[in-house]
Amino acid sequence: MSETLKQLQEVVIVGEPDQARKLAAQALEEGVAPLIAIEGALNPGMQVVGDRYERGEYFIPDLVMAAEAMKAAMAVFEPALMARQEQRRVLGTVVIGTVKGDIHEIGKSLVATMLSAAGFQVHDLGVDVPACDFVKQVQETGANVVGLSALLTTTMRNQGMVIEALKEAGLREQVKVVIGGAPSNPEWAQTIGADAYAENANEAVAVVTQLLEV
Ligand code: B12
Repeated sequence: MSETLKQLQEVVIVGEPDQARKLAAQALEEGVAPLIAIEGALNPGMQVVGDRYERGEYFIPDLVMAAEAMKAAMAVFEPALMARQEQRRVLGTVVIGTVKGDIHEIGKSLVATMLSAAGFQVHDLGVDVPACDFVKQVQETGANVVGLSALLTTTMRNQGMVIEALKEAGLREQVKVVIGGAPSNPEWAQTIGADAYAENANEAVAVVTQLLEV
């Protein structure tokens, strides 16, 4: 890993948004591909933060600052991620959000960005999204994919609630549902009747592309 990426990872871990912004821009100037920076430095940095929180060495304010630093770096990388894609036909329409009760947004936003960059039209509903909002957005946009993020064991069941709400609204046949977020896994996807699970943003693009056969 380059010295700049090492430093970028470190400032995410210690939660310094200004430094993160600066180092992200520096990495781009040095010709680092945004995806390499995100997957090689930012994500492992957040992993360290999570581990420290779990061990009782970090507290909520540390998580907040680390997240702010990660978001600051992401804001620099996003346009670069998008710019690398030439304009082409829309591959499908995706409605994505973090389910009700859950305010973790970084992973969901990364998946949204990667899907946009890959040629999907993405409607990002944000975080803490009630099931009825997913239903409404699918109705309004005619989406063919719904992406459900949950980072908490206590909110993952709300992924299932959205699927139930889609069924009740008669929309389940129209959409493929893909789920993600740390506590989810392929077995959970099967349990709640989702079509697929993806472990990270790259895999999400591959899985959605495969589901829609585009
Ligand atoms: C940052 C963070 C926060 C920040 C979030 C800020 C923000 N703006 O997003 C804040 C401080 C708000 C926060 C709060 C809480 N957090 Co928190 N948080 C984290 C942390 C450290 C990092 C998450 C992150 O951003 N990762 C980086 C991104 C890029 O990775 P990702 O989210 O996993 O996403 C990737 C994949 O999962 C996947 N993916 C994600 N979404 C989707 C969706 C789809 C459709 C697909 C296909 C794929 C996909 O692709 C993504 C990109 O590769 C994690 C620890 C960890 N290691 O995950 C804990 C963690 C998730 N938090 C945890 C906890 C307990 C909490 C709190 C309950 C703490 C508290 N006591 O208040 C609250 C809950 C608040 C709420 N109601 O949601 C626990 C959850 C434990 C559990 N199993 O339930 C964790 C695991 C920490 C821990 N080790 O204990 N948190």
